[in-house]
Amino acid sequence: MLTRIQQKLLADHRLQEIHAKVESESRLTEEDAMRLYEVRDLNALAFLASIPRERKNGNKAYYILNRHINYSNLCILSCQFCSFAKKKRDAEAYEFTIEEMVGKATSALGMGITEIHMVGGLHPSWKFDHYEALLRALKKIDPRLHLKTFTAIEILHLAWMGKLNVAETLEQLHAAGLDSLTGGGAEIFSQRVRDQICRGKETAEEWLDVHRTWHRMGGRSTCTMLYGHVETIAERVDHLKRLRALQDETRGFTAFIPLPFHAENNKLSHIPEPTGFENLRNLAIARLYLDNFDHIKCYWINHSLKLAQISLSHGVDDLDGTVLEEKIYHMAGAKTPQEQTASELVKAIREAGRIPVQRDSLYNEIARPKDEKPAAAPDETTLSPGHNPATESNLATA
Ligand code: V47
Repeated sequence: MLTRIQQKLLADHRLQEIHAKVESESRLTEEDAMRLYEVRDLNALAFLASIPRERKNGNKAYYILNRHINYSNLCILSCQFCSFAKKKRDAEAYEFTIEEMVGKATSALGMGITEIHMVGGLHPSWKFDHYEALLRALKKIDPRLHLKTFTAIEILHLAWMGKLNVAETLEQLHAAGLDSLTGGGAEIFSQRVRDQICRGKETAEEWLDVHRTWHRMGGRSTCTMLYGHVETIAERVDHLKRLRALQDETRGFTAFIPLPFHAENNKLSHIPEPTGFENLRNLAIARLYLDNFDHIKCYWINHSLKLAQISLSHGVDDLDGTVLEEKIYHMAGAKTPQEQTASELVKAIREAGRIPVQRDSLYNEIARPKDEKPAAAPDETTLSPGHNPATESNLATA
């Protein structure tokens, strides 16, 4: 039974049809997704997205204790949206030695991290065995440390450097310590957009094939969409459609992470960045359309912790983690801090009326704060946006 407020949110009959599909767990079509992108009422989207969000994850919201390492920004590509990539001659170019990275990982391990998330540019000269040595050195610190490393684009670059095919590359990196692939480098799959924002980069099919190969080997990975630049809404929907199709095939993705465009210091700086409205709308629609994904992540580094907190009632169930050091978004103008403590993440989640759960890289529960009640089935209160007393009383302090 819908409350009066919920009936009002769904006044448009096309939203009622989508609501009926969501309730009966019928798959949304691309036309449904396009329709959702026309909705201006964020509360209606929040209400709809909370249904699969809570069906899949109850009232839990996940975070992880992790450390990001961007090993080098030297890159043979020159993607128009990227502020991170540099050439050797550039003053901001850097590369960390293996010893430096081991030092960063070791000190983070002392803070309780369970995952290293490591990506970088397509380095012009590092050989394949340098990456193997790097993985081995990180794994040696503690074999339990999960190494979530490299985008599909880096994997293709390493395959080329090592004169190996994709499967051989993944096998050898896995033997050296790679545990999961990261979701970066997907950008927007449409070739029209790729030609404008990352000319020369591998195609959608090549990106998807790396993940397909990895999933068939039993590996897990995440996936992303960089939006809010020159793409159309239809091209966003097409991107989601291709991710959903691969997930049908392999079930290898753990989570989807939308990445809002950041405009400083790159060749697309004239394009206005997506707004908070756009970011929440995009997260909610991803939750509704990607019915075969267990988790939708709002990466607080590029959305801010304040928006990430609100996103917990717009389909999101994961905020990423402590991070500790980040360069890709900060070189593109991000004003967020470099890190969050676990207690800041827990506080943000609790204030939003959700139950904080520390997870590992594969979403197994590691811990929840001692005084936390077990995750209960969500009640009517948490299903109705605007009716969550915990959110209402505490948001101002986030
Ligand atoms: O690959 C680069 C994107 C990605 C910009 O897998 C930009 O769990 C917006 O993939 N504006 C790196 N986006 C970040 C990434 C990621 C982050 C958090 C979690 C996970 C995960 C993955 O960021 C790049 C590229 O697609 N990117 N520059 C920019 N100016």
